[in-house]
Amino acid sequence: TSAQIGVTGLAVMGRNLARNFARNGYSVAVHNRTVARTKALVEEFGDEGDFVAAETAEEFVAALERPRRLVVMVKAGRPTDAVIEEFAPLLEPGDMIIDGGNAHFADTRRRERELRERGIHFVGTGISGGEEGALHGPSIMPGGSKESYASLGPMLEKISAKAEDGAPCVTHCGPDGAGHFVKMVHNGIEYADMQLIGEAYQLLRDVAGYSPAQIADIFRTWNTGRLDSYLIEITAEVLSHVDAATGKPFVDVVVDQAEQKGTGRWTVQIALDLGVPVSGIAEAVFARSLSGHASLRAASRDLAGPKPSPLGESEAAAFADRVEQALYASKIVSYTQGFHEIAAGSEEYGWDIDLGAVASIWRGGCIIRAAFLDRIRAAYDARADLPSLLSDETFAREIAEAQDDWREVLVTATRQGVPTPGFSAALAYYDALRAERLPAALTQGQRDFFGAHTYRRVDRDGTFHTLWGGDRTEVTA
Ligand code: NBP
Repeated sequence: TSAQIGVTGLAVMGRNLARNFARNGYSVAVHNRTVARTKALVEEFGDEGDFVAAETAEEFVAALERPRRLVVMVKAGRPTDAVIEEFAPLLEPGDMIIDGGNAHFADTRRRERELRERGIHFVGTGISGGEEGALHGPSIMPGGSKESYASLGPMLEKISAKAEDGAPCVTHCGPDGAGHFVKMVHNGIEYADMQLIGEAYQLLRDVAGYSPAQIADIFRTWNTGRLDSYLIEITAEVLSHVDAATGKPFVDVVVDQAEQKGTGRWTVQIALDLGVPVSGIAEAVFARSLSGHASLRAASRDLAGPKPSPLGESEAAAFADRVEQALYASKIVSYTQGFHEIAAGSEEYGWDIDLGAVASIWRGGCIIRAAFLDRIRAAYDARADLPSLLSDETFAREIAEAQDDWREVLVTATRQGVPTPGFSAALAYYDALRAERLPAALTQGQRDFFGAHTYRRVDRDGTFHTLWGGDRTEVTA
C-alpha cells in the first residue's frame, strides 16, 4: 500500500500529528532518525489507523504515493536542513516537503527557493496548539505555493481544529515564508497576552489583596465574558492549583523567572527591521528577560519606592472590574500591533496575507484561541483594508469605554509601585496615536542641529536644513 502522507520526526509533536492523520482515515508513513521511536509509535498506537513504519529514508520515500507529501517535525534549525539534505535527493519534481517545525521565516524563504530550483514544493507551516493540539486538532498556518496547498489543504483542513462555527482552523497564508511569519507573530501576541494576564494577576494580588484562589475565581468569571479564551481559562487552573508538598498556592512555590524559546524575540526583532511599533510584545519579551536577571534583581531590592498596600474589601471588587477593563483595552492594542506587523511583512515580501483569514484560523486549536478573534475577523471582513484594528468602530468604542478605568488602574499601579509594562506600553501607544502633535518635531530639530539630517515643514513641501552653526537661516536641502 502507498501512504497518503508521511511524517518524519516522531517526538511529541510529530507522533501526535501522525496519529491525528491516521485517526482521520489517512494512511501515514512514519519515520524517525532513531528507529526505536518509530517502533514505539506503531506498537502503542498502531490500532488507531493505517501506519506504515519505515526504518530508512529510502523506505520512507518509497512508501509514499506521488506526488509525495512529507511532513518534517524535527527540531528547528540545523536538524531541519539535515533532514532536507537527506530527503531531497530521493524526491521527484512535484513532491512536497512540509516543515511543521518552528522555523524562522527567513530560513523558510531560503529553503523554499533552493527546493523550488529542484522542482520540489517546500511548504513552511506554522502549527500551534502544543502536543494536545497536534493530536486533537491544531491551528495550522501553511505557506508555500498555491499548487501545494491544492493538494495538501483538504488533508490539513481535516486534521485541524474547528472554530465554533465549524470552520477549519487552517488557511493558505501566502507564498514561501508567510506561514512561518504568521506563526511567529502568533507567538509574539501570545507573549503579550500572557504578560497582560500576569500584570492583572499581580494587581489583583498586591493592590486588591486577593488570594490566588480568589483570583482564580475572578478569572473564571472573566472567562464567561469578552475575555473568554484558552489563556484566561488555564490561568484560573494554575492559580487554583495547590502544591502537594507544601500546601501553598502552586504559584508561590515556582521561581519567578520566565523562560523563552525565541519566537517572541523574533517577532520583536523583525518588527524593528520592518519599523513596526510592537511595544506591547516587546515589553512582554523584556519582562521575561528582566525576571531572569536574578542577581540584578537581588542587588536592586533595597531601592526606594512604595510598597503596595492592599485595598479594603469594599474597594477591591470595584478595582477588579477596572483591571478587567485595562486588560481588555491593552489586549486590543497588542492585537492591533501584531496584525500591523503581519500587514507590514505581507507588504514587504509580497505575500498578500488575508488578515481576516488569519484571525479566523486562530479562533481554535492555538494557544491564543479566544472569542475575541471572531470580532477581529468580523472587523477585517467588514473592511479588508482597515488601516488598524483601532480604526474598527467596535474596538474604538470599547476602548473609549474602557479608558477611564484603564488610566485609573495605571495611576494606582504607579502610585503603589507595581510594575505594569504591558498595560502602560499599550496606553502610551494609544495616546501617541491620538496625539495631535508628537515631540518627534523636536527630535527632527535635534537631528538637524547635530547632524544636518534635514526636516520637512508643516506648511510647505520640500526638505529643509537650518544653518545652526551660522546665522540660522533656513536653506532648501
Ligand atoms: P524536538 O524539537 O524536541 O525535536 C526532536 C525530533 O527531532 C526527534 O524526532 C529527533 O530525532 C529529531 N532530530 C534532531 Br533533534 N536532530 C535531527 C537530525 N539531525 N536529523 C534527523 N532528525 C533529527 O521535537 P518536538 O518538541 O516534537 O517539536 C518538533 C517541532 O515542532 C520543533 O520544530 C518545534 O519547535 C515545533 N513545535 C513544537 C511545539 C511543542 O509544543 N512542543 C509546538 C509547535 C511547534 P531523534 O528521535 O532521532 O533524536
